[in-house]
Amino acid sequence: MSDDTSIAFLAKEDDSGKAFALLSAVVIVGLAFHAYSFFIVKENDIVNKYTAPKYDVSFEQSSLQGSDSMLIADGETDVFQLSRDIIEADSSLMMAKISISISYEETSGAIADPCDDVLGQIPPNGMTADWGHPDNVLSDSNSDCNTMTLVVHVYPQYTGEAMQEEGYNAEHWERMWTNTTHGSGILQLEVSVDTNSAPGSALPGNDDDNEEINIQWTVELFEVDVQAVPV
Ligand SMILES: [Ca+2]
Ligand SMILES: [Ca+2]
Repeated sequence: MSDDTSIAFLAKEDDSGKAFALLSAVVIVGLAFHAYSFFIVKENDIVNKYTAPKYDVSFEQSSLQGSDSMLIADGETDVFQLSRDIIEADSSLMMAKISISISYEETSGAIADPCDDVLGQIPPNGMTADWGHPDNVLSDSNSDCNTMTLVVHVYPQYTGEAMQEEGYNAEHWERMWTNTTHGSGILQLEVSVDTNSAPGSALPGNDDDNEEINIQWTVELFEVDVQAVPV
């Protein structure tokens, strides 16, 4: 048999007509598949652009609370610290927002001793948080024994509202809400006291030289849940 066997040989056979028909059928099937790929598969690609997968993104919210108190001397500043480790937040929970209330009364026991000046401030560093959030309250002060509340939003863009997202995959949307960088580090609250003494406090034993400051903190936490929306 010569080099040009195969097809040519088949064509020389008695049933050359059948061989040619078979060859034609192969070619036609090939072309048909190409056409199928081009029109159907491409069309699916185009349709997919308009039927991208959708995901319901919701949040399970929880919170941790605690309190502390500090006796701060006249003219002094003490620091209260808060971090994921300190509050023992579970690693699956993200920090949404931190609220710290600062309360005090006049505790000297001296008659007619007025409330002291108390200043609370949270320097925008130490913890990775959304320091530029418009609803943050990073400092407050008063001298009337009223309670002050400072607020730090931690996880950027988090509102707690459920949303529907489109495209990518479930992991992509989970990653968006499980970034533990937000809330890492240590938040510091600095509290300063400037006492105001009772009239006639020059008398021995009638001096006001400190104040007891009570801190109550609440850390709002969340855990994301992503569910594919059935098509
Ligand atoms: Ca006082
Ligand atoms: Ca005092």
